[in-house]
Amino acid sequence: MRDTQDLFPTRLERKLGMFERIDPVVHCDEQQRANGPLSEEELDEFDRKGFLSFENFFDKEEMDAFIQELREYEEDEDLKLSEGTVLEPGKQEIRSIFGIHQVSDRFSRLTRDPRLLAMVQQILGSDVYIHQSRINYKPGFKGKGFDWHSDFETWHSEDGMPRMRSLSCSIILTDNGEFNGPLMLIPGSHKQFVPCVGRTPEDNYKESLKSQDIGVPDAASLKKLMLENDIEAPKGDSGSLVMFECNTLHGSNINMSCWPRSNLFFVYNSVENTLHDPYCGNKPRPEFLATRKDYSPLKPVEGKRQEE
Ligand code: 6CS
Ligand code: FE
Repeated sequence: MRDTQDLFPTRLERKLGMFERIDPVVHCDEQQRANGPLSEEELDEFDRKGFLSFENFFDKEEMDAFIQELREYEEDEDLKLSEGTVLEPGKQEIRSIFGIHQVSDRFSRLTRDPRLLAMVQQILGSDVYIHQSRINYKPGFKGKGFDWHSDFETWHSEDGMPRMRSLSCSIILTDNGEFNGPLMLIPGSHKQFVPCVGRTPEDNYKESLKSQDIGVPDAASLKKLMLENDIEAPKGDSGSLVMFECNTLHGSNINMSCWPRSNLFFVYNSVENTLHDPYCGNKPRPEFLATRKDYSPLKPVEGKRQEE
């Protein structure tokens, strides 16, 4: 019987102080460390900061097909009605499409790109599967922001993810610049777990994916971590990659520019870290938000280059 003890209590009525994470950040053994695609320096940086960024990881030409598919989604009125699509609050613009790897073969194959998979398996030290995928559109002028949060705090509380052995690959689809609401991260924040206050309402995702209220850390904790570590906003052209640890605090501002800031997110979880019942006590969230039906390890797509 698996241990289902809740090591990361959160979403309670009373405020609990932040505490040091229990889990390693880089999970691989010495052999995986030495033989994987990420260098010692890159592994150390990921361990220290809780994220790595790679400009032009994919060629712009490779991205063109994904951008084209993105444009087709934006024109698809039926898509706006599907359960995995979240609209901007009070608007008709798409905010996010969840489960993109479940509906698109092109995006499904991209989750198994050997270059991505090898890095993720090295950091997580095991085979992996997709816990969640999404495209965040953040359209020009209308794209609202995302409040500060730890993804793990949500995935632990609302999806029953037991330990911190998961990471997100954010692939930049439209150039992320200074002014169109790039992803902001607090380096080093992944080393602390910040419990959040407030019970989780049933079906919380119907609100939280539009505007997160429950699961946002308190200002004093955020201020402490910002003063200690500052904030970084890795920018880059289409095809750039930001890989960030499941517990690294992140958020982003509204998009006041005319340029969309559309990013693709693949959330990889270790096959050793599959979901329990939600620790908040609610019923499990839908499959498009949290994979439960199939934890099969991802295998690399054949015929793609392994090394850069
Ligand atoms: O609830 C979730 O799973 C989503 N919420 C946020 C703000 N980030 C992670 C994920 O997309
Ligand atoms: Fe997030």
